Amino acid sequence: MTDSELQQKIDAIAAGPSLIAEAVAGCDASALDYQPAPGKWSIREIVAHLADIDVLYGYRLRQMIADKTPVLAAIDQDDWARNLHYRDADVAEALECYRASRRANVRLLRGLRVADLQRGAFHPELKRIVTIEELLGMMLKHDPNHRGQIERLRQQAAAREKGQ
Ligand code: NI
Repeated sequence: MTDSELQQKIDAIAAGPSLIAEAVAGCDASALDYQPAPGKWSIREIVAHLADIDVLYGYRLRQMIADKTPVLAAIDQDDWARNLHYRDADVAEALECYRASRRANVRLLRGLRVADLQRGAFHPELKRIVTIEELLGMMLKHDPNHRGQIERLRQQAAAREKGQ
């Protein structure tokens, strides 16, 4: 990866919260809380997930950059959703937290050079080192994936409203 490719990736990561804010703009409460199936997340839960996962990414990034022999803590994202009450999340507040967290993480990423991307931390479930480059790849895919999911949920919620 060249430095300009790295900067392009960081630009895309920086745009993540706006991508999500656009996708939920004008969404009413019934669409936010539409649940496609038992155990499947609503848009409200997805936005809360994005805000929380960025805190996790940020912590992992700090470990990878700063610690000597870092070990990541595995999480279960469905446990987080349930036990941290994503269903009751305030979407505007979650978006605000997401923007602030992402801004701080992007500032850290901007300080990296290409050679730094091979730093990493041990992942106990994968039983290997996960690098900053891999973390970048996850951050890059995460927002577009969930944006697509939000768009599908909005369509399904709208179709259901019409059908009633
Ligand atoms: Ni996710």
